[in-house]
Order: sequence, then C-alpha cells, then structure tokens
Amino acid sequence: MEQTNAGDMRPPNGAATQDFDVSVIKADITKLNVDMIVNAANNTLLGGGGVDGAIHRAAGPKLLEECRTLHGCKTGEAKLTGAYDLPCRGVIHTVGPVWRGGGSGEAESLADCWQNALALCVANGAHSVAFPSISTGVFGFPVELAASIAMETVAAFFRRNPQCGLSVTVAAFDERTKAAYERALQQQLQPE
Ligand code: AR6
Repeated sequence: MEQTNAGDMRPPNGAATQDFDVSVIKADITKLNVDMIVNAANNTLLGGGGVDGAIHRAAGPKLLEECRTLHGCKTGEAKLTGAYDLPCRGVIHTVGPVWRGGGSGEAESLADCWQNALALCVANGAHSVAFPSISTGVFGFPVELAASIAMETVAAFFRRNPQCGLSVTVAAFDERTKAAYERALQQQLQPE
C-alpha cells in the first residue's frame, strides 16, 4: 500500500534530525496516512468519546469486534489492532491516566503510554506513527505537563534507539495543544 510518510507532512517549523524525527501538526488523527495511529482509549478498549470515538467511527464496526477479543488494557500499556477503514495500517490503543492531582503516578503512567506505543511501532516494523495528546481531554491531564512528559519520553526513546527509522507526529486537535507540544519539543532540542 502507498504510504505517506509523516515526514512529508512536516511543517516548516517541524523539528527533525536524522535520529530524532518528531513533528507537531494540527490535524484530525483519523485522516493521517501513516503506518500507525495511537488511540487514547479507556481500560475497556470498547470505545468512548473524544479521539477514541472518532477513531472507532472512522474505522468502522470491525475495529470494535477486534477490540472485544483483547479483554481490555491496563493504564500505561498498549495493544495493537488492525485499522480497517482508516487510511493508516494499524491502531495502537493505549490507556492514559486520569488526572487526580498529580500524586497518583499520573506522570509515570503517561510516560509508559508513549514508551509502550513507540516500542510496539518498532516491534511491528512501523516507519511512521501519529499520537494524539493522550489524557489531556476527558481524562483532564494538564496539557503543558503532558506535552513535556511526552516529548521527554520520545527523546529518551530516540536516544536509546537511534537507528529505529521511526517518524513521530503529534496530531494536535487545537492550537493550544499544538503550541504546548511545540514548546515541549523545543525544550528537548535546545534544553536550557
Ligand atoms: N484527532 C486528534 N486529536 C483529537 C481528535 C481527533 N480526531 N478528537 C479529539 N482529539 P480525549 P483522554 C483530542 O478526551 O483525555 C474517551 O472517551 C482532544 O481534543 O480523546 O485520553 C476514551 O474512551 C484532546 O486534545 O482522550 C476514554 O474514556 C486529546 O485528543 C477517555 O476519553 C485527548 O482527548 C480518554 O481521555
């Protein structure tokens, strides 16, 4: 199947070095022609609102059928399914933490989501992946903090896997989210 690499969608202000290929765009993740998209799901994996609802609507009912066979997913973990009517090749379902004030391991769980989703990409030979802003909608995680944890985790992943050949796109759904991830990405590129 023809694939559009996420790199092709990189805006002029996107950041990329050979070993650290990350860009932030404003987009509906269900429209992206990448290898994998990540779903911000819940523990049941049986659908919901937000990006989860959008992904299930765009994929069609067969996605829910496959999700039923997975018997849920723990917070911070990630599971792969087919993409059905979506333009991508696979969907990685991960479950972000519900924000409870920050003292309940939320940061660690969110980092686990990003790390486990990236590891699944590499294990399945993916070259491109798009992430939504996990946990910052219904689950209430503050977006600035989520962005900084996410970009730190991606940077650490690329440091450990410099030859992974993975292109990572953050698909932000609104300007505020996009700006938060852009700032967090800059922090990783030019730490103060
Ligand atoms: N493309 C990209 N981002 C989107 C899209 C889209 N089509 N739609 C929404 N977003 P949320 P959570 C953004 O609430 O906080 C569900 O009911 C949204 O604006 O989808 O992890 C699940 O079943 C926000 O910036 O996920 C769970 O029960 C971001 O995606 C619960 O919500 C995440 O918002 C998970 O909550």
